Amino acid sequence: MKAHFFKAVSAVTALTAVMATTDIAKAASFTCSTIDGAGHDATRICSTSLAPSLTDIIDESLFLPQFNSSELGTLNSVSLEFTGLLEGGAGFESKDAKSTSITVELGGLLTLKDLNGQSLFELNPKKLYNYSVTKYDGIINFAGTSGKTIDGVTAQQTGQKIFTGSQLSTFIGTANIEYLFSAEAKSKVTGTGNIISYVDTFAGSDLKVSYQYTRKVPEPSVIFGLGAAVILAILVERKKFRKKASNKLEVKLHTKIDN
Ligand SMILES: [Ca+2]
Repeated sequence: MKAHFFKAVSAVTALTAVMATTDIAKAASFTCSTIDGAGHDATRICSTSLAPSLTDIIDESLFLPQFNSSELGTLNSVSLEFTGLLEGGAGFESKDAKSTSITVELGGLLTLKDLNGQSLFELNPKKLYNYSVTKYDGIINFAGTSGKTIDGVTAQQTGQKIFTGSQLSTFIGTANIEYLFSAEAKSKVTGTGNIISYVDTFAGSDLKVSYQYTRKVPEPSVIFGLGAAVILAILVERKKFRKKASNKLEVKLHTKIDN
């Protein structure tokens, strides 16, 4: 009985999540799911993302829903997880008279702040790619023995923040929370004094909030009230049945006496 009750609660929660996501699809795009924990504990996870686009990026909005405490229960803690993603491409041609090593560095400063301008995360994903090349091959084509074209290099970094106590108030409500994402490219190609190169840096991000909470359960008085109502209904039905049976017996007795 208890297990069935909580399954029903989970189903309602999941449905609410889908409806909420659909309702605000135009303004903000995120998905939510709920995971059952021990006892009445549960975690509601909502995530959103920005696909990589060419840097620099300034104050791009990301939305996540607040925690609806009147519907879900008591919020205990919040985890906010921000992942900064860098994707890039580069090309170089060494014009040196000797063989050398060229380094392509994909990097950037990726930040997330709230609408009040308070910084929440500052990440510096960075990745180095080393290439050995010969002396200048005579053709500037970012290929051959002294040049190279590189696509699809990536770098990423994740940060996490935990909120508890009085910090939780900003997360509780029925609205969406807006965050601002910015990305400044720091990519470069280095290795020799005689080099022709280019580099493109794209940046994107994933943002995930996890609401750890205790489910709302019916008050004991409500459960008692429901139980009392069921018992009362059974008693009334029994009384009706007894009265019917006694009437039938009476009719039979009268019939016998009349005969
Ligand atoms: Ca070349």
